[in-house]
Amino acid sequence: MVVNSHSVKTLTEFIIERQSDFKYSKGELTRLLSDISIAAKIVHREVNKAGLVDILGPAGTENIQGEVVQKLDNFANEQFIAALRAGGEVCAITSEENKEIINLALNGEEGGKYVVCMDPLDGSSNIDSNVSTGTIFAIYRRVSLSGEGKLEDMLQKGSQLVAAGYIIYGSSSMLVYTTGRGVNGFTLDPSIGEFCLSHPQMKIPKDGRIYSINQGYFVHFSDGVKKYIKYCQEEDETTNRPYSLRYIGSMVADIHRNMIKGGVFIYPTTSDSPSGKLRLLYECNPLAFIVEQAGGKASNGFERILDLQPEELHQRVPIFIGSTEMVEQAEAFMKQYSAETVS
Ligand code: P6P
Repeated sequence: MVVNSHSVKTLTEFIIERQSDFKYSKGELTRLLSDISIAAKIVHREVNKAGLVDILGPAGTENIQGEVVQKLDNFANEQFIAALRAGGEVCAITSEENKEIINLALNGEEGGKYVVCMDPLDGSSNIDSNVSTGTIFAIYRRVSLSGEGKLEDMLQKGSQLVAAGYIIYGSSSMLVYTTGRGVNGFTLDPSIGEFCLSHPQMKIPKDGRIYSINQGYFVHFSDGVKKYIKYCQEEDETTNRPYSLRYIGSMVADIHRNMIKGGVFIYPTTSDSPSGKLRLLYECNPLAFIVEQAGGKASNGFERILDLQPEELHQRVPIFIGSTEMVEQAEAFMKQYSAETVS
């Protein structure tokens, strides 16, 4: 596409150019990714208006058109479900907003070849303080033969992912995704309504100086995490310490910053959350796939996230994710001080 006499590559053009990467796909994955980008543009529009209360009003009230105002995460959830249903390539969805699997295969129909696990608006509690939020999605090929999507389609290891991505609704909105051949970032140009390639072949720095963790829970962390935090705070010029603590409280924003600048994000087990807080299927697996494809690492402190066998839809796992050398340093403290305490 040529805009203002200079050429930009849109997401649609990029996806179509790479369709030949999928010898088995006759364009279904291309259509699926395009469906996601459509919903992302709609969510971008609403998230960006969220500060204009007189347009949206508090959730649950009626706006000036007399329409009941939805909470933005419910709105986002419905937009992605509607786009995937219309596209016809997905037979079922697991969403952070829905306890059960959402089936898109109509009675008697074969149903799409793919399933999607998603967090439609992660960090939505930050909307009213104008902090960046995000959508996270994971795409698997279904393993059940046809008809309604089944639990077995959802409980696949992250190593089986066909594609994964996130959209960050921040100072600009970006869609970052991988299909296992590197990571590419697209920035939404609202003037033309297109995601345009802005970050080709993203690579996360091997090392970094930013650690990202909610230190408010310090007393509830395992000894390994406490020792790693103290390591980050020590003075040591040879290893560029002390590091800087950056914690936005919106996982997509913290991970995206680390993708650009390097760093490690940790949400470990705590005495209150013995399995951690973040969900394996639609937060940890997709972000681990992306970070690994960008040259980083993601584990639960001991095992690779993408090798974990999911047991239930909304399963929580601890996560250490980011620059390889920082993740490995944290894992060394976990091995030395916390191996025996992990459930
Ligand atoms: P805490 C947002 O609610 C979220 O799911 C992630 O986006 C974020 O990283 C984490 O929870 C923040 O949790 O316990 O530090 O407030």
